[in-house]
Amino acid sequence: MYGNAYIENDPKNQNNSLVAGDDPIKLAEFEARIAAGDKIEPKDWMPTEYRKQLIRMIEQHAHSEIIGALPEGTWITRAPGFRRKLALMAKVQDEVGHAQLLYSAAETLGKSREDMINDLISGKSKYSNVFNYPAFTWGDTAVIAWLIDAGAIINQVANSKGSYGPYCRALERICAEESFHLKYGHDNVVFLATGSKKQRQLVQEALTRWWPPIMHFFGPSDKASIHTETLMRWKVKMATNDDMRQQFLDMYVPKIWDLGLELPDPNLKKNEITGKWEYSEPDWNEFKRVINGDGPCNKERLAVRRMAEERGRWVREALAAKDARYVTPLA
Ligand code: FAQ
Repeated sequence: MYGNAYIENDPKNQNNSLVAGDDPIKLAEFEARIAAGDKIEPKDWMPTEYRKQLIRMIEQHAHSEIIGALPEGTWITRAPGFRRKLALMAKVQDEVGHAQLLYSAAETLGKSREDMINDLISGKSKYSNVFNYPAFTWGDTAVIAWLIDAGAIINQVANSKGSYGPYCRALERICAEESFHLKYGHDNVVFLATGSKKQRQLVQEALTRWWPPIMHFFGPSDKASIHTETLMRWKVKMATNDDMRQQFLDMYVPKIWDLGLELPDPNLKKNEITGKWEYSEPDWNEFKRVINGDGPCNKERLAVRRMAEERGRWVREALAAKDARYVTPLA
């Protein structure tokens, strides 16, 4: 999948873009390949900034998947019924698998998995804002599985057509699984929304809680986004934050309203002339606080990952010690 093509970090190797600098001729060739729709592979020359941006974005995406397993994961033991439990377990396992695919894709750019995990648990790296909120009820898990996965799919389907081969291939595989999550989440929401008064209330309250973080999920408005221009120039990002938010509103607001559920934004409506959704700006100060470590669950989420790292150390050490002798089972 990744072509076994890890980059060499040998500073004497002048083909390595990290030391060669951005030679204008190579840059022009690179940009011509991007314009022609070529995929860039790990051993190909790439501008330093392209590599840096990809590492940042893929790494944050990987962290989002592994931390994203936590809010729903806490409901595995409390899922209502055996079938829901099985489906939720499979979904959570998929999310962790997505993190593995994405860490592997990011590693092809020269940052080790260990460094990425250390940057996550030290709080240096970001991950998606939404996973810093608690899942208080089963209704929260239904809303996450339907609408966060819906948002993730919009983003990932677009970016799977991008320029970096290993990331695009990982996204294609991830999207196939996410579309199953979306169906599972939709089924859960429909079940609750068409159930008893109490079930309806449960899912309505969850939707009201999750709407502002979902609006934040697509990132700051295009005017405030710092990376979009560079990322779109090199086809890493294939749609702007506002375009993805609009696409989400277009696809999901009608479905939510069809279920008779309400959204906590009195200004939300589609402008029939422009074809665009109008909405109240979500609280961007809250967004900034949450993505910079000060959300309701940031500390708890990182504490769980830290614990997993510490408790899993012996497994990693055992796997790395290829010459160690272990007792062979007799039967
Ligand atoms: N959360 O200049 P921009 C999932 C940061 S996967 C946190 O607009 P950019 C699966 C941004 O990093 C969900 N931080 O940035 C699942 C930057 O900070 P920096 C994750 C955010 O890169 C479902 C600063 O703000 N998906 O859900 C967020 O052009 C259910 C300025 O922003 C991906 O990661 C945010 N929402 O656009 C799992 C997809 N938005 O780095 C379990 C790949 C922005 O300078 C259960 N990533 N920031 O310190 C992307 O497409 C882009 O990176 C964006 C942001 C669109 C997220």
